[in-house]
Parts: sequence; structure tokens; C-alpha cells
Amino acid sequence: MTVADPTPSQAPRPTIHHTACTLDCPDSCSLEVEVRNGRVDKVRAAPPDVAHPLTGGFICSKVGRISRHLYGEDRLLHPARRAGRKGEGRLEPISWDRAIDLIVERMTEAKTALGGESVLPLSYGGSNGLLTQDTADAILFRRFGASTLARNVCAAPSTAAALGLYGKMAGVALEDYEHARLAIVWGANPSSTGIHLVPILRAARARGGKLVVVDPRRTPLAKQADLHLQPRPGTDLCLALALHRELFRRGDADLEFLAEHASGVDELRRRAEPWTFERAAEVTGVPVRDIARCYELYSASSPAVIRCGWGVERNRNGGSAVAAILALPAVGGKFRVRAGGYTMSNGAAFRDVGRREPSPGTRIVNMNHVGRVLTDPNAIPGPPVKVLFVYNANPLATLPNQELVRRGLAREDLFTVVFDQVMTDTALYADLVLPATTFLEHDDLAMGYGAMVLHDTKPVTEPVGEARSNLRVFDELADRLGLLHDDDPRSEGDWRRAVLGRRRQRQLADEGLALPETGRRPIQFVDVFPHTADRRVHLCPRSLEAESARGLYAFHSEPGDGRYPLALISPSVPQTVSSTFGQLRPGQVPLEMHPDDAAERGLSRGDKPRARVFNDYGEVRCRVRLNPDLKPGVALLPKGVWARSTESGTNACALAPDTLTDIGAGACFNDARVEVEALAD
Ligand SMILES: Nc1nc2c(c(=O)[nH]1)N[C@H]1C(S)=C(S)[C@@H](COP(=O)(O)OP(=O)(O)OC[C@H]3O[C@@H](n4cnc5c(=O)[nH]c(N)nc54)[C@H](O)[C@@H]3O)O[C@H]1N2
Ligand SMILES: Nc1nc2c(c(=O)[nH]1)N[C@H]1C(S)=C(S)[C@@H](COP(=O)(O)OP(=O)(O)OC[C@H]3O[C@@H](n4cnc5c(=O)[nH]c(N)nc54)[C@H](O)[C@@H]3O)O[C@H]1N2
Ligand code: SF4
Ligand SMILES: [Mo]
Repeated sequence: MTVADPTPSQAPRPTIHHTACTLDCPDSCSLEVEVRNGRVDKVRAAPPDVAHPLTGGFICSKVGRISRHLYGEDRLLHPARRAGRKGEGRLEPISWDRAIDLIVERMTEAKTALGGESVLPLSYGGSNGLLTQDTADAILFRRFGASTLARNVCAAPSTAAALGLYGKMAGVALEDYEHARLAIVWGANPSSTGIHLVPILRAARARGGKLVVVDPRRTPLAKQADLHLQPRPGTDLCLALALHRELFRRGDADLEFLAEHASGVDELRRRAEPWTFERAAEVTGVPVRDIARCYELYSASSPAVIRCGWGVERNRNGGSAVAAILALPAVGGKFRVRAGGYTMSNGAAFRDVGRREPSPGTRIVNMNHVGRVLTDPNAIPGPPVKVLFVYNANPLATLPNQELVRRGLAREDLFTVVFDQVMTDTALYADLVLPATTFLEHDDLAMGYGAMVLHDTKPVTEPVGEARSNLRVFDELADRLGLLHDDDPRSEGDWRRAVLGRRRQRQLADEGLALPETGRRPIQFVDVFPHTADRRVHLCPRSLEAESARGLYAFHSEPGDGRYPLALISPSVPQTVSSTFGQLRPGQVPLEMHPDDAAERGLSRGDKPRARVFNDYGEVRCRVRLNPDLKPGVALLPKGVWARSTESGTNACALAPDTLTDIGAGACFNDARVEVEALAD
């Protein structure tokens, strides 16, 4: 839809709409959108009378400027077919009918020749709305018998840990942090990744609460904190175990609470035993006095809350580290008061929501191994992948071992469909691209995984070009492949009913937004309890024990053989959500290095010197920016960077190993170990 910009005098009055942001962000903001002349003009926080309280009258600038994404030059407007070599992105438009025909033909052909598992759906939480994933797509791919994707690129280790210990229990509501006497922000950077927690933490401090940050770099919050522990990436497990050891040793463990509510206490105590403060200090690089200060604060404060972020999980020890951190409030006796306990993902506040399509029991492909699976027919049992269907994801920009993913996508005999809103790096390799609607153009449901809220997301404008919603496209494909049953949900309304259930639907209709089952912000071990079979905390659950090769809470030391001495982390940045909006980033993205590491490599002279960052997986050529806030020995490239933003067209994923975490089979992005060399200008 192209509409000429009206001159101010002709400009029609905008219409105002209220909706909610579905992006992969914990906050789930309530939005107010101004639509002028059929186009989204301004997006801001919804006013307090219709907004979820956490939104607090402001939203991030990314979504404030989302019209650049909606109407930008990278937006996909029509279905199109590849007209050049893979990777070039030369396309010729085709009709939707022809595109659907082609997909049906290719999926049927693959199934006839090699079986349904030769089709691999590849998606993650790029949309994150409840109607745009695990709905019609689940019907299509599961009933077809396609390979099953393990969506493990994010949150798999932390989910496994939270599930094993607490059966996934709703956490402390972010609004309640205001009442905390101590908040520990552990491996999270809310200033970028969940901005509404920041003013709440500030308010807590204004009331005399203390703030501790555990992060290998001095994040904006670390600069304001009472204490900043700067561990070497991947060593949080040792810190947490050292705190447990001390709690038991000094008699500060809440044995009464543990006797009533926990199992595995002695086992955890035994495994924590070797981790003296001295040993933890040696491995983490955090001075003993800082560990001791953290201990003093935690053992003495109540309410004390831990915001455990996803920075903890993305390494070889990630699952055990999250488990040990989530076990702290149990051992330390921090539950049973408002603002006491932990927050990880708060999705458990809505465990009554969702619809599950039965699994066909087909082979499981871990998405961290997509590169291997596409390039090596022996990587997993079963047929080679012949049809790859990418939606809600940009795998070339976001999966580890990027060069292998690229080689896989470049395979001439692979038929790749990319269904997206914009021409992503992955879409350049597609045989067929399909234009997708955004959450401002389709029906959806937004559920916070930090904010405890569920709200309706309603289209505020017509889709641009010929963009279609996931529901519509997957429903049509399932229909054409003869996979639908009479009682399947079909329309948006059907799906909303199927996902929400009657009670939630009524709640949404009456109140505009829905709160957790408890009806109020829950207090852990007062309003909500573990969803384990015996309602107890399992501090050393058998399920996790069985999963980890060396046992839960076993520490795996520094990866690699020392040839690559710098630890490369790739956390989130304010400008993007994963790779979403990455096309809008101006200029080149630099590698950040500590000045001492840069000086050692002759990289401290000149303005942003050029460098090559490399290891056995690949390389990134880019500029270097000195950042004294990093721990020496740690370098940083943000996640989700598009090819256009570095000289080499590669990003941190080119250096990220495709090894898996100790539990949860998750990604080990922050186990990337690299060397950096100066390049001539
Ligand atoms: N190096 C490094 N890489 C990382 C990480 C890291 O720490 N380091 N972190 C990882 C993390 S935490 C995550 S969550 C993953 C995320 O990785 P991905 O899930 O791949 O997320 P995005 O990169 O944001 O891609 C989402 C895509 O979905 C599209 N999309 C959005 N809504 C819709 C829709 O309704 N329909 C369709 N068809 N498409 C839609 C968007 O346009 C966008 O291109 O990245 C991981 N990648
Ligand atoms: N603006 C924006 N918001 C987002 C996203 C985004 O990409 N952009 N992504 C969304 C998604 S998908 C996710 S998963 C969340 C992630 O949000 P966060 O939980 O904040 O996770 P990250 O940004 O990966 O990393 C958080 C911090 O962990 C630190 N870190 C790295 N390695 C370690 C370690 O070994 N130990 C410790 N203690 N800290 C470490 C990093 O320096 C970083 O400051 O944010 C969501 N919100
Ligand atoms: S991305 Fe997060 S902060 Fe930004 S509008 Fe959406 S929910 Fe709010
Ligand atoms: Mo994520």
C-alpha cells in the first residue's frame, strides 16, 4: 500500500488505537498507536487507564520508531521466487497462489521420496505472540510428520533448571522489586532488555534498598550498584555454589524451610562443599572481599530478590549455574515475603493458556545444530533435510556456527522458504520468500515473560503490500495438504478461543487485559508453590542429574586450549530485539575491547582501528572500540547484527561454537574464545 505523504494542511486527523507489543521482550507494553492516512504514524505508551501498570507511561525507542520497519525499503511486499544464485537475493515476484502451490509440491515430493522428516520447520520467538507460533504452524508441521525443532537457541537451559527445581513457578513480579531491601541483578541488563525494571530498581534504592550486579562488564546498572561482581563469563556456578557453602557453613541456611519444602538439600550441600570463597575467587576472577560482601548482603537482607537473566545460561555451565542461582532463595530462606525470591521467566503465571498439538514423535533437530544438520547427512539419523521452512526467525544472523549455517543454506538441492516481514540475511538464501504481517497488522495475543500480563493485540492498519499473517498462511497450507480436521480452529476468533479458554477470553473481553491465575502479584510460597509432583523444591533433581554428563553443579573449566585467549560475549543492545530491526542500524558495529587487551595487540592507536576477530569457527572483520567497562580478557560484539553492519558480513555467531550447555541442550554463545589482530587501514 503506497500512500503519498499528505501536506500538513491536507493531513487527515489521526485515528487512535490501543494494542500491545508482542516482540520478544519481557515487558509486554500496552501501546497507543496513531494511524494517519492508513499508515502507522506514532507509537507510544498507552495511557494509564488502559495500560498494564508496568508500561509506566513509556516504551522503548525501537517500537516508538517502528514505522521505519513497517515502511522501510527492506519490507517484503509480495511473494517472490529466487532468480539468481543463493545468497544474492535476486527475486522475481509471483502470486500467493503460485507460492502456495510450490510449497505444497515441494513438501509432497520430499515426503514421497524421503519421508516427512526431510522437511524442517525453523522458527523461534521472533514474533512471540501467542497466535503467531504453535498454532496453525503446529497443525501443519506436526500432522505432516516433519522433523521436530528443539527451539533451544535461548532459554532452554534456564527453563530446564526452573522446571527441574520448581516445576516452573511464577516469580516475583517486577513491580514488587520496589519493596526489596536487596536486589541482585545477575547476568541481566535491563537497561537494554527490559527497561521498565530500571525505574523500579531506582525507586527501591531511594527507599534504602541495596543493588548488586553480577556481570562481566560494567553495565549501566552496575555503575549505580552498591556492589558489582565481575566474573569471567561462564563461571557464575562457582560464585553461586560458594554462597551456598557459606550459608550452610555459617548456619545461615533456613533449615526449617528446607525441611518443610525442599529435597536434595544434602546433595546440594555436598556439591557446594569444595567452593570456598578463595577457590571461587580464583576461577571467577572476583576478589574474595567482593564475594564476602555479596554474601553478607544476601544473608542479612529480606526481602531479597534475584533477577536472573539469560546472560548466565549461554555457556557450558549455563544450566547448572541457573539452577544454583535459583536455589539460593530456598537455602537462604528468602521466600514467603513480598519481593522475596527470584524472577527468571514469568511465563508460568499463565500456565492455563495455550493449545498443544500432539507431537508426531518425529526426530528432534536441536536448532543450535542446524548448520551441522544441513551440511552433514550423518549428523543425525534419518533423511537429509530437503525443505527448510523459516518463519519468526533469522537463523543466519542468530544461530551459532554461522559459516556452517551459511553453507547449509547455500545448498542447491535444499528448497528454502523464508516467511518474514523484511528481507533478512537468511532471506537472501531463500528459494521462495513470503511477506509476513507485523503485530500492528494482524490479530495476536501478547503475554509478558517479565510483566505478568496477557493482552489482546489488534491490527491497527491494513497489511502493507500482500503481506499475510502466519495463521492465514499455515492454515491454507494445512488445508491444501489435507491435514485439517472438522473441529480445528481456523479463524483468528477460533484460535483466540482455543488458546485462551473461556475464562481468560471473558476476562480479556471485560477487562482488556488479564492478570495471573492468582489474581494478584504472587508471593512465592504463599500464593504460588512449585509445580513439581510433591510441590517441593528439588535442589538436586534426578531429571537434571540424568541429563548432564558430569552431573548437576559440576563445573566445566575454561573452554578451548588457550590458543584463543579472549572471551567473546554477545549480549543484547538497546537498538534491536535479537536481529529484529537490525536492518535499521546505521553504520558499522565495532568490536568492544578492554583498553589493556587492545594495547597488547597494537589496537589502541587511531580512531577505531580495523581488526580481524577469529577462531577455528570463523572470523569477523570490523572496527574496534575501546571499552574500559569490560572485564580485561573479555571482548564484546552485540547479538543480532546484520551482515551489512560489519566489513566481513559476519557477526558474533561466526565465532560462536555450536557446543551445547550442560543441561537443557542450549546455545553456548558466550563460550566463544577468540584472538584479535590489527589490520591495516
Ligand atoms: N551471537 C549471539 N546470537 C544470539 C544470541 C546471543 O546471545 N549471541 N541470543 C539468541 C537469542 S536470546 C535469541 S531469542 C535468538 C533470536 O533469534 P530469532 O528468533 O532468529 O529472532 P530474530 O533475529 O529477532 O528474528 C525474528 C524474525 O522473525 C520475523 N517475524 C516477526 N514476527 C513475525 C510474524 O508474525 N511472522 C513471521 N513469519 N515472521 C515474523 C522478524 O521480522 C525477524 O526477522 O537469537 C539468538 N542469537
Ligand atoms: N533491546 C532488546 N531487548 C531484549 C532483547 C534484545 O535483543 N534487545 N532480547 C530479548 C531476549 S530474546 C532475551 S533472551 C532477553 C535477554 O536479556 P538479558 O537477560 O539481559 O540477556 P543478555 O543481553 O544476553 O545478557 C545480559 C548480560 O549478561 C552478561 N553476561 C554475559 N555472559 C555472562 C556470564 O557468563 N555471567 C554473567 N553473570 N553475565 C554474563 C552480559 O554482559 C549482559 O550484560 O532480552 C530480551 N529483550
Ligand atoms: S520491545 Fe519491549 S519495551 Fe519495547 S515496546 Fe515492546 S514490550 Fe515495550
Ligand atoms: Mo532470547
